[in-house]
Amino acid sequence: MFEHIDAYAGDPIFKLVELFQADPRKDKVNLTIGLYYDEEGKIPLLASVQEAEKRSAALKKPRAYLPMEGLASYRQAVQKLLFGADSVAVKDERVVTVQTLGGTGALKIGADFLHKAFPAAEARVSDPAWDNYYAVFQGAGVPTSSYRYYDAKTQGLNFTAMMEDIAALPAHTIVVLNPCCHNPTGVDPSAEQWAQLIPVLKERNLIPFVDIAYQGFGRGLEEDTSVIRSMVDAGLTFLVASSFSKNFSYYGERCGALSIVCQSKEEANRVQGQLKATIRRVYSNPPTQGAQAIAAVLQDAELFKQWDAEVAEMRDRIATMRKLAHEKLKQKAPNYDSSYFVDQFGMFCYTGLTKEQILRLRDEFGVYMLESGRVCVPGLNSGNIDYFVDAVAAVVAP
Ligand code: KET
Repeated sequence: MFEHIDAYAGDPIFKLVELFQADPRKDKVNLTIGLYYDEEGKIPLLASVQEAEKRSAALKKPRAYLPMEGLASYRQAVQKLLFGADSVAVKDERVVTVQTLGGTGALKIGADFLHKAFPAAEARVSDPAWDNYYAVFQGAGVPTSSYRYYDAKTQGLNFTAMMEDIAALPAHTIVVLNPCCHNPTGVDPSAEQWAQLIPVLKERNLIPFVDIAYQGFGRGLEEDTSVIRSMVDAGLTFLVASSFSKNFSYYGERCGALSIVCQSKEEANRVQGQLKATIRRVYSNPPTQGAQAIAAVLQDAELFKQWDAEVAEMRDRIATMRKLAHEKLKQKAPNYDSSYFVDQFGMFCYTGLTKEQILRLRDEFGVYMLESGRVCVPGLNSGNIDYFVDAVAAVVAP
């Protein structure tokens, strides 16, 4: 029956995780998937989350179905976290938020919803982008291609080209944007550049789809939402996919949300209805436990404070590793410009290493990074950073 079914080539990120796990070498270093590891190389279980889980478990609540849109307390807490406690749009009840299966689930529900609302609409993602955008949007029937973004020569943003491409898009094109900690480059537009871009999105009637998967890993939980809040202030109608996978170190619980900022409460009600219909036909309703724990952390002042501090600790450790890697590479490989380590933001660095160098790092040294040259910085710690630096110095040596 399935003779015609093609073999799966594998996902470019998860495939490398499997290769890494199968590698028997002791000194191997995993800088592939976007997971935060602590100084010991472990995925942390946050203390705030453990406390919230304990409290939820003590309540011994029956596991009934949640509504299609998810847990109400979780959805409210997400709105406060993304849009702010005083958000006028939230107060006017023109923001719809549904609980989703991680950030990926938010993108999928958003893509399905948009494809139905605008069957001819295409999506544009940055060049380069998180690979899975193509799979998610194309899988929802939305043709997907890129707008110019990264400049390999300067290892920074080509803002002029980005603006040119976006300003030339037809109305109702879905424009996927990372508001902080761009994946995979770690290169973000400045506040001034966002201020130039946002009016173009509005004037051209584009559909901004903001994907925030690293809130708190850039400058701070609140600071990292500034683009979202500027879009609300500018009166845009737009979508936000958000994820707690990274900032709650809660990857496997699949906790995310899709929020849509509408122009009126009445419009928001109709949009919410269609999101519920979309969810119903994909997975019916989301799971309970992770959302309960997150809602408990976000709604309890003490637990929130503790969580905020735990996020800061993760952010600071990433920044320390960035500085260390840069300093050590300056010494060990003086001809190799590694300033990207300190110029870029968030979990990822875009190294500009060649494919050949990346394969040598993997084959000769057991140092695994994505084939694009993306490094997941928190894979580094004081125990493996010298090994990493020596390996990079060896492959970039003239
Ligand atoms: N958006 C972005 C930009 C992103 O990097 C990820 C995950 C997601 C959404 C998905 O989040 P989740 O809540 O797990 O569904 N990125 C890492 C893991 C992955 O590829 O799935 C990564 O880039 O390594």
